[in-house]
Amino acid sequence: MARLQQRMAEIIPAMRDEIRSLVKEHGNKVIDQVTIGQVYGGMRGIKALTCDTSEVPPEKGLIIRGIPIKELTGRLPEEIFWLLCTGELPSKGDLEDLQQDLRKRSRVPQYVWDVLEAMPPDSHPMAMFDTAILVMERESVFRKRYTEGMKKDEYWAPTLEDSLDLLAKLPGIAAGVYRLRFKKGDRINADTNLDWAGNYAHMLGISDKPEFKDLMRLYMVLHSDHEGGNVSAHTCHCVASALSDAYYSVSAGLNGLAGPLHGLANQECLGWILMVVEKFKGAPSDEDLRKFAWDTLNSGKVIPGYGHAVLRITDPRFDAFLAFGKQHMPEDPIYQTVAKVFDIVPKVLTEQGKAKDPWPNVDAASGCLLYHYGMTEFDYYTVLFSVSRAMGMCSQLVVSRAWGEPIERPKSLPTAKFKNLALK
Ligand code: CMX
Repeated sequence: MARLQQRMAEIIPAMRDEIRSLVKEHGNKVIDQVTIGQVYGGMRGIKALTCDTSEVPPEKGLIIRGIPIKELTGRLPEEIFWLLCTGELPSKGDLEDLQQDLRKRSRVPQYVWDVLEAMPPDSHPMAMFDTAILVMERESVFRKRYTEGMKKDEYWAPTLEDSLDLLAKLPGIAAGVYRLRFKKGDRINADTNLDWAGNYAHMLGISDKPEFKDLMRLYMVLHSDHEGGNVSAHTCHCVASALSDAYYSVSAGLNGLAGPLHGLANQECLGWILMVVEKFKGAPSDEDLRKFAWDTLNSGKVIPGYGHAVLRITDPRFDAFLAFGKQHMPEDPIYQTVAKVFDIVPKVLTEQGKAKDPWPNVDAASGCLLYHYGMTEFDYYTVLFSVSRAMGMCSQLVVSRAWGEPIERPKSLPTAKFKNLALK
């Protein structure tokens, strides 16, 4: 047994006991109330889901297993996956063992490429990526073991197997989608000396610069998880609660990430920045930018990359990307514009007084860094996000299976009944 599986087997019994006794002792405790506004408002803020892998307090931003994301930016994504699953950072030996395990599982079956090559050439990269995941469902160890008859307290182990098989292949698939969809030439073979994200950067074939690999490592760490209620995590969770395997569940979650209100927003941010750079032939003056921001607002549009449904501070993931840009591309007018927008736009949004959060979110900087290294195909950006977010989804899945979460079934009512409740 590899070390991650071994460590999970050690910690799961205590985790199960903790949850069982919480429910047994306090199962009837009322912890929230629900308003009609919340029912019709995307269920915002209702405390009704569990997620032990990460948390997003509005005044702090992403915290993974108790560690603020800004303390994790120098780590490898493999270390983050271990942390998400176990609640601990891996030792050097643990990390090497996991990396070795992922390498062994990384070969993408030929039938995946056959399916992708048969898709219409204008297919969206996200449709291609999700199709590749779904077509591999036949590999599921969980489904095989379940069909053979497996005890409930064993469910987590084949779920972890499926997760590792899937995560190991995602960089190769995602890089293959990039090269096929954007006609970049043959697929590039993996370099077995590289880590998971470094290898992804290598197989994309965009830039040989070592810092592009570092950017991929950082990108994969920063987007890995964002608690349980966002569309992709919640969708994955809900599908998996029916005991659908990781291939079905992760693919379903990523179909949600493909939406413009979720993972697709990053391309709109870069579009706005490029518009500014083009209009002012480089980074604008403070006054020009202020006026441009007001023009955007006065035309009824939002300033992409600013504001958040939960956060009320500058997203620490934005800070990490901005610091990367400052270190590696301080002279790039696109980076300079991103930095200037950070200076000016929060003041403009505060003056306007509508947005609850005038601060930048993660999307305000990520696209500019990718663009700098030559990844100019905006449509692809959500695939990068997906490779990373699959770590969060898989770890949430393993944890849910480990404590034996039941099938989700919240109650719905017709509007007529809500009206009656409102008038009571
Ligand atoms: N520019 C202009 N107006 C904004 C704004 C922005 N960046 N952010 C919020 N507002 C406006 C809203 O449109 C809303 O206006 P109306 O009352 O006229 O409808 C008002 O301020 C209040 O909105 P809010 O409660 O502060 O924000 P929401 O929770 O409704 O929406 C979000 C959050 C992210 C969709 C919104 O801030 C937005 O549209 N931002 C720009 C797009 C963007 O960056 N999306 C990426 C999100 C990243 C992520 O979710 O991870």
